[in-house]
Amino acid sequence: MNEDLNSRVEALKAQWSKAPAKMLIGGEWRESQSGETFTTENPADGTILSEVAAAGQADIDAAVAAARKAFETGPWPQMKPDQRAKLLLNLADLMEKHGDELALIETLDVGRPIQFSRMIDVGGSVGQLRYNAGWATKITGETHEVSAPGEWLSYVLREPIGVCAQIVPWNFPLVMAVGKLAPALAAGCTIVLKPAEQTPLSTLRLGQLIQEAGIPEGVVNIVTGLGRTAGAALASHMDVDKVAFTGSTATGRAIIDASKTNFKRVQLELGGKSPTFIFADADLAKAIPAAAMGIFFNAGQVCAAGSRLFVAEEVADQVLEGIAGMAKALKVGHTLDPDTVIGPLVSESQLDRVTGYIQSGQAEGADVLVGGQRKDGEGWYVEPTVLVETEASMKVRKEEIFGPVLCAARFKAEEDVERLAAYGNETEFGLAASIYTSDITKAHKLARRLKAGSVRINGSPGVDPALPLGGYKASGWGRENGKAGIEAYTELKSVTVGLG
Ligand code: TXE
Repeated sequence: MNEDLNSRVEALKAQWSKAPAKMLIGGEWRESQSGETFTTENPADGTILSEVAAAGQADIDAAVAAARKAFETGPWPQMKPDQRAKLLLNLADLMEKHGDELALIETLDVGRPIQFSRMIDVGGSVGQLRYNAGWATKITGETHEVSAPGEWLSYVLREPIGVCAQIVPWNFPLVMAVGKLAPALAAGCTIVLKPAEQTPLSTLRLGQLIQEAGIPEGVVNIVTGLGRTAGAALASHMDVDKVAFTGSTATGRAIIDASKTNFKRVQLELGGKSPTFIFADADLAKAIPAAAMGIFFNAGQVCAAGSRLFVAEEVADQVLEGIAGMAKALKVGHTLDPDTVIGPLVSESQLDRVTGYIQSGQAEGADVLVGGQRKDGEGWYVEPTVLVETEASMKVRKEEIFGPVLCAARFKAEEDVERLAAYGNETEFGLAASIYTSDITKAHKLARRLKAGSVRINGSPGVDPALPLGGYKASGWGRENGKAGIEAYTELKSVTVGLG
């Protein structure tokens, strides 16, 4: 580690070790009312980074009350849209200015290799803010002719939903927090945001920048705490109008149940088990590294990871050898090493979960082509792994592993698009899919038949704030990003005026 990086790491650790990190409620930084805390650790070595306030029901009530006040009497929904846009742009500039610090926090708390965190976590967040700032001035209603006798003026207003709870997971905490905040703020909503207990630190720093950007107090409240307490209290709260959640399917189900208290709106981005198809006519020089990075990037902790591979029999050996070669060559290492490509899993429990799945795959008859083991030494590392000879009935083919584990199977030349789509659609999920072929007609036909929220043909541009993101089936409800993402933070109101 170079000297400058080392001193920046030490400065952050010294700051975090002073006192429990506080929550942002109604413009003030507060400890939890019970005084309870929890700790967050560095997944690269298991050391504790900071103590953090653990919100209970009283803190959640206070945060929701602050958001309600800012919505009903504060300036936010009434503020002119260009002013809201300006404040979002201020925040984007501040995130850029403090980009190195934010990236380093994310690397330490999440385990993202340092070479990616500035571009993905900070760059992605800034992109979300600038894209959604543009929407603030472009949210429009409609006018309609009605069929009732007489003369009428009828129009449809698009209004902000109100107080929104946003519950974020640990794999991309900063960019997912901002990706949820930005459209909600552009639409005029106020927010109570809860980062995951494993990774709260970048969101707390974001809270300081939100204040510095001039976003009024109470508009964004940040509560830290455990899912089963703080998260559950938000999802069931009677004064929250909408809950937006990214995380596991099981917790998504719990949130649906909890939301029934007051029929709050629910938006869910849940797990995936996304297929990659590589045809014999694909450009393998592109397809092999793309399929490898599609599952190994971020140690597989990506909702849209390409975790199932269907490869044409004619090229299967070459493709699998190529991916296995990359699995061995990609540098798995400390997150602060600039050459590291694959970092650790976020926690020891994720490590146990992933290694448990690898063992279950072997027990059910899959072979390990490469990897398969926990990496010796400190931190929560698992080797990039390829399981071959997998079958649709195996747990590893059906369930989200959320680790660097590719489940591969071969298909035969005579299997048509319908058959391949059936392979793609065989799980309960429907988040994403990738297709590699030089036959563009076949690619489009397959894309139409796949039940997946995003289909990538011959490459992926990554997550773009303009492109709707979300899934079919158990991968969730609704879409984030794009026009749909803004509209998801609005309610429609029909107004009719009798003119005769
Ligand atoms: O997720 P949870 P976990 C999947 C992935 C992973 C598995 C388990 O397969 O291995 O989920 O991860 C909050 N009410 N994904 O257990 O529980 C929690 O505090 C309200 C996929 O960590 O879904 C955190 O903020 N909130 C995924 C957030 O939910 C609750 C990303 C996510 O935690 C709650 C993460 C409750 N009852 C995991 N319980 C993706 N789609 O990218 C927990 N939370």
